Amino acid sequence: MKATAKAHTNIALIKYWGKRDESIILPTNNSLSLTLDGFYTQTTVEFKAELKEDVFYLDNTIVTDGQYNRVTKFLDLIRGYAQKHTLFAEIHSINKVPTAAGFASSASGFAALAAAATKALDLKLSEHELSRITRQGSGSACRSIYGGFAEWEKGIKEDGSDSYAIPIAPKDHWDIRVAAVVLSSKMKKVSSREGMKRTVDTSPFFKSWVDSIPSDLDAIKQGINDRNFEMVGKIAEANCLKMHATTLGATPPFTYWHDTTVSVMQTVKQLREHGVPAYFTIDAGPNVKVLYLPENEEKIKKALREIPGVTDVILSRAGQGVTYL
Ligand code: 2P0
Repeated sequence: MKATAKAHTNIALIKYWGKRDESIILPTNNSLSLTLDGFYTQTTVEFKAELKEDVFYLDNTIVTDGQYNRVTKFLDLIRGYAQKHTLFAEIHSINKVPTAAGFASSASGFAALAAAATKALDLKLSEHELSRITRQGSGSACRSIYGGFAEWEKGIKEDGSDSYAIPIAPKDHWDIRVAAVVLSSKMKKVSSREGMKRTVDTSPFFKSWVDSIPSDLDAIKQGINDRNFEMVGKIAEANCLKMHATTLGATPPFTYWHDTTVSVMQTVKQLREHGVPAYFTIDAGPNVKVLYLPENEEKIKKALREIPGVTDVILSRAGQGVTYL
């Protein structure tokens, strides 16, 4: 009744932005991501008959706050599947996702937790069944079950049974890279949960966002299949800008961008004007992720590190899906 799993975080090229059901996490649109090898969570789950409640350690420190509640609520779901409602677990997670880099550790965190807990209970799930369960911990986590490119199908059923990720192309299909640009500025953040809810509830741009997804998805999948960097980069960048435009139309309006966010976006555009292909994408925070090809790594790294307000540039390749140790 003990298992260890490792899962990597992912960066969305077509963003998940908006829920149609908050309780079981059903999205309003399909999304598509690239799993990254640089950032991961490794989790061991051991179910023990003598425990009266779950015990959760993150980076060797016991957790008792909201994060604990999210973990134990998610394990309740898995206990439900296994028909073991009163069997509690000791959970040890090690997070190799630098918070400063602006990657949501919830993606790798819930993917590793779901994989370890279901294996510890010997549930023998297919990857898409595992993805469907993982989705209910954190939406973007359902894509981290797979390496390389994965698409989260929103599904149409109200019970969520058809809402899970599927693999699009394995990591070895294409050596595409991502630079995470870390900014020095700190500002109070609107969480992605709150941000997407406010956008769904109040932004007049939200419907246009949802309507624009199917053609972006078709085009980016063609681009991935053909390893067409310009096509994939252009669509990912435009899709990110559309997502962020919805937040400006919300009430009250908000943006995740800082001054330096815009400087990085301008540098990426200048790199392109100088013949270096590079495209940006931004999640629910100020940091920027830059897509590039291996032959341009040195130029990209140098140009990004020179921007005032940038404190670090962390490089990553395509990563693998969930593994068991
Ligand atoms: C994404 N984001 O596709 C988008 C782009 C942020 C911007 O998924 O509420 O932490 O746990 O389902 O997965 C962040 O949202 O939200 C996210 P929940 P999650 O990666």
